[in-house]
Amino acid sequence: MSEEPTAQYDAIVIGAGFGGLYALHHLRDKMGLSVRSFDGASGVGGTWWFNRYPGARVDAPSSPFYAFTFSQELVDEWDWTETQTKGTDVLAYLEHVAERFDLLKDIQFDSFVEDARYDEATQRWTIETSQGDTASARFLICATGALFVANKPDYPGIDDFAGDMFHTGRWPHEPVSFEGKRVGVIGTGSSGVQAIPEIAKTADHVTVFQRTPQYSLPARNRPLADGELDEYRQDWGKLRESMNRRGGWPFPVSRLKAKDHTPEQRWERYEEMWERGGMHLSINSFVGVLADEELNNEVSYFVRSKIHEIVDDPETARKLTPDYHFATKRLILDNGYFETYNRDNVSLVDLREDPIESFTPTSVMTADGEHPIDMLVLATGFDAVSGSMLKINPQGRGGMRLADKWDQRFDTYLGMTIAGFPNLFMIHGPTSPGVLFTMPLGGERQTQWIDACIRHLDENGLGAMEPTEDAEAEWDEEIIGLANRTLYPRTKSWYTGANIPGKNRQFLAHPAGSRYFDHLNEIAEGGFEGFTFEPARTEVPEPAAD
Ligand code: N01
Repeated sequence: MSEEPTAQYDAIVIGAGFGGLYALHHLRDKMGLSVRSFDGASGVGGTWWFNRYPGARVDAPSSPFYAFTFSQELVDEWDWTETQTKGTDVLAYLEHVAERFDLLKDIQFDSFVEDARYDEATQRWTIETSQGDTASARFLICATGALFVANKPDYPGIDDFAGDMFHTGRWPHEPVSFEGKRVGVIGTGSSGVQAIPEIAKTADHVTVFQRTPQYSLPARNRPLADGELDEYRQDWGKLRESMNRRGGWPFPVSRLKAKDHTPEQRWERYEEMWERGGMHLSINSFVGVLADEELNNEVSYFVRSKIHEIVDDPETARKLTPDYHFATKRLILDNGYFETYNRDNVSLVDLREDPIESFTPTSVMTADGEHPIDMLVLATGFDAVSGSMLKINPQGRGGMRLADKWDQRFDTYLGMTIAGFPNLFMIHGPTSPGVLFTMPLGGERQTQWIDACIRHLDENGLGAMEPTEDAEAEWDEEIIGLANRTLYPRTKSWYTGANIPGKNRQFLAHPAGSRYFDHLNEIAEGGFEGFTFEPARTEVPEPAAD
């Protein structure tokens, strides 16, 4: 531990991705609080700092919507170039934001927060970093990232592999050359589907090891046309409001009912949405693709037929064909993924028929034989949503560790607060909309709610707030109810915790973002039902002016 005395702040923010950067800006510049941010990376960007694998792009409606919405000036001055933003462009944008709003001076990089403890006597959190520094604050804002803790499969002998091995979520910052290499890729989620076509362009051979086939839609990425950004800029206020109202989507969502159309008309509409690309088939074909089983079966069948149309070899197409409900795993937007299997230098191993048994220094051994490789790419995803909080494993009231609290279920209230962990707030925590809403906007709105909490404490001479366990239990029921109205829980995915052996099985996101944010407002306006408060034990600062 550092010899330096523990630095004191009003708030500590963990993470310098979208969520953490906005929290730092808002709490410091809009509320006048003293704030210190910590991040384990050497620069801003969070997910985008770590996920630099080839082909990385935003997998949701992106430019200019996958961006901060709070500043018209920022919207006016940043020129996005493509409809599906490249990871490196998102990173450049976040670097610009950090400079423009003078955030860097208050962020300590290369400093993972490894411990956080709440002291009931002082009503303060103290954190310790991987550098041994400590800091203390009234409020702990955890913007630790929904996709941070990389999942490395524990296949026997995987570490015996002697070639380069990279995880997409921890990609090196130096260029990686695939030239002349035989590359094995394990995993076909968004990261694998984005990386495989890029790797195949220069590799000698790519062997894809697939556990579950995926539904993936053509992204139809294109350069933004002249004047397109200006249109968005002129109408930014309205656009932002409509994103709030439409679950984060910037465009109108279909109100068409499938039952009002003939099978031929429906098929025509699916074709139209497929041609438009992006998420349109899922959210803009007919109402209820994710809730109406019959409709979903038809859309699933449509996408399966597209896979068979695109992939030349029927046996490869068969292996690539998913057999679960469309879009119940995270939907993927690709740039030529299925087409890549028509290349001579790409082959597919279906691990459900031919599982991996072991590794040698130069190959992957599956039940059917040996696959020689020079490089291994693990596109095997993350201990999503809950993993980054559990890595810190904060210690709340009475010394309770989060890992014990979350032993059976990831209990939270509103996906942002936890009973027994006063004054700790999560951005994109378990059971908040997080990955099911446009994340930059969702983070802004959650931070604005934290603002309301802090003002409520300060205006009432209160020192700490936390939810009751009853409120958590009711919230849990509500999320279960909402999730069960959809088809999501029927599929094994990282949304349900099923991708990590031994992880609690629980739907990890609030599936109705607009309703969620309305509810947050109601909670704040109604005097914070579901929370208990303690009087301040130390002097409370004057609330900052608006
Ligand atoms: O991870 P994933 P990802 N043996 O969990 C397989 C976001 N993202 O990094 O489906 C063999 O989706 C696993 O198989 P299965 C985006 O939200 C965002 O690709 O579990 N295979 C699956 O195929 C995305 O959803 C952007 O059976 C194993 C793959 O590995 C999320 O990140 C860009 C295995 C993992 O897929 C995660 O995507 C890219 C094993 N032991 C990604 N373990 C943005 O735009 C796992 N797999 C922000």
